[in-house]
Amino acid sequence: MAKQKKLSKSQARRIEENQNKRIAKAKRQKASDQPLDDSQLGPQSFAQVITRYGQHADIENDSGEIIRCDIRRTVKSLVCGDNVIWRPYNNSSSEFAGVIEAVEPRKSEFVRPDFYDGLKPVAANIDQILIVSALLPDLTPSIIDRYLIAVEQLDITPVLIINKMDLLNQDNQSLVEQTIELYRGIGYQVLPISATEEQGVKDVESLLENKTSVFVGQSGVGKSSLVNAILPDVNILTKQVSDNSRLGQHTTTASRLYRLANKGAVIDSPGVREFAMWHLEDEQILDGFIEFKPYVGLCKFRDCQHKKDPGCAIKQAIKDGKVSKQRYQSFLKILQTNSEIDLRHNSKM
Ligand SMILES: Nc1nc2c(ncn2[C@@H]2O[C@H](COP(=O)(O)OP(=O)(O)O)[C@@H](O)[C@H]2O)c(=O)[nH]1
Ligand SMILES: [Mg+2]
Ligand SMILES: [Zn+2]
Repeated sequence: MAKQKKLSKSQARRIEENQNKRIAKAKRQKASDQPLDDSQLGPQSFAQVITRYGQHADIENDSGEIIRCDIRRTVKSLVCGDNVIWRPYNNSSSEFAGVIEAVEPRKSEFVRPDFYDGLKPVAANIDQILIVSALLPDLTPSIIDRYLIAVEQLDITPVLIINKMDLLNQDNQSLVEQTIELYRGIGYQVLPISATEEQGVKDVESLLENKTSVFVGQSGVGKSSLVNAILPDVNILTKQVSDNSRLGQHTTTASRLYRLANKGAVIDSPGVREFAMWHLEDEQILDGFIEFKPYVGLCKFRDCQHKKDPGCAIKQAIKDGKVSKQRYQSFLKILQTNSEIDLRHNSKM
């Protein structure tokens, strides 16, 4: 797992306060008291988490049955894709049929930084990450770069999906074409598609074969619509509409795993308004710009910051047209935003 930047004192304090509040709330809630007596539980078996709702989760066993479970308080972190050990209740009077007792170590995880909760896992045990962006809301390469940085920290190759190509017009055409060319030039696979017009959906489907993949990206880019296009029977609510039932409200905020006929599985994740990078060190952000790599070691000074330093090989590569200036500016912008966040937090101490 990638090493993570140390939280600033005020970040750590805020996150801890929030966790303490939640623990206190959970203790107050009588309803979450679970029958933990051994005689009330059946034998242990394995399953995978399909989705998690607060203190509960839907898990799937080897026969493909979905079982709604409580989660033992000793389980520290549980997310869609986790492999778990659970036990059924012998006599269940509630809607919950068993309890999750333990989580197997994760082979991989995609996390997002959350202002109140610190790093939150989005999905576990994934083989592939598809970064979805779209022509509406506007196609924003700077947001794509943030997701790329996050994925490049892992041992996983990202794929870029550009959705809503049906909305291509004279105003956005050159931006869209340049963006596709930019990322293909770096070596990324880029799939321009339309989920609702079903263009390119088959290509996405073939990418998902025999793997567990996750769709990540801003809210509204069409991640759920794409799952619906691949699995028309699923019918996920798009546009964040939720019914008034207790569980229904969570369906748009939690990741959920769907199985495909091609032995693949895809996880639909909730959108994030802003994908922050404060958990990453400057060097980790640099690692996210994979096309800079051949030049990093060639800078005149070993501690080159690649900003105003003389003899910077990355800046030379831009002059030589080998590296895109736009990506370099995006790199600088993210570093700057991060240093502003650090300053703000440190000045509060
Ligand atoms: N024009 C167009 N609209 C789309 C397309 N895909 C999704 N949408 C619309 O974009 C909105 C957000 O889609 P949704 O799947 O909820 O996005 P999510 O937040 O990423 O899951 C919905 O109104 C969809 O109908 C597409 O390919 N073309
Ligand atoms: Mg969605
Ligand atoms: Zn340099």
